[in-house]
Amino acid sequence: MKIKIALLTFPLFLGLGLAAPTVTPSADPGSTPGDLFQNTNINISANTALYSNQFNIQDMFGTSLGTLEPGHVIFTDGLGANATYTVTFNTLAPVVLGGYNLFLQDDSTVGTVTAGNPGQRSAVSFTLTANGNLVSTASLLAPGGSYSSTYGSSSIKVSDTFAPVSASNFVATFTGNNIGPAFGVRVLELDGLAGTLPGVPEPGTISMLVLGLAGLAVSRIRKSA
Ligand SMILES: [Ca+2]
Repeated sequence: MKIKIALLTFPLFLGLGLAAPTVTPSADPGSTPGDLFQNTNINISANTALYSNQFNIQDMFGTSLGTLEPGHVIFTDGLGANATYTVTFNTLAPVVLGGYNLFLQDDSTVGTVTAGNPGQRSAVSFTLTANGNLVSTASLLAPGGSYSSTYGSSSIKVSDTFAPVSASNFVATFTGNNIGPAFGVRVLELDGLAGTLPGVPEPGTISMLVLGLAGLAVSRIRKSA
């Protein structure tokens, strides 16, 4: 009798074990329905070098756009024109991702031309892969283009949504501009937007189903005992 109950409750623990590791989206400003790419939710496994050690790659996974310098991400200028810059990271548990918000900035001097190089550090395109699959490609600018007219005063927000995917490994790739000498792309924030897989019951529904089946099994044992 006791052995039977122990065996029958095993799937209950299994079910709860599968539902336990979750990544809760933060209520990040501007990120509806919630940001899955938070420093508390992810590990960064690789990234292209930053401009200097005063910058921190984790600043693009925060809860705000940060201050101008430091407080956001600037990749190295040393890779030259049209270079690509990548950040590889994984969430602590698989997440269902349905889109993103990306905030970028450049070092534009359009209008004043004090440096003679408008639009430095702006990215011309962005791609995101989830578990090795390309889920989004965004063309941001023509080469040589600029986001804003004043240095550091404005940013662009790029949003995309796609068929939600369950994944835990992500690669964000930025392609830089061809305006030198400050080539390193400048990233303020990358928010991962939570999605819902079609036809998949909520974890709470699964738990209730497992509990119900366990209860049914126990009542059958009691009847037969
Ligand atoms: Ca964020």
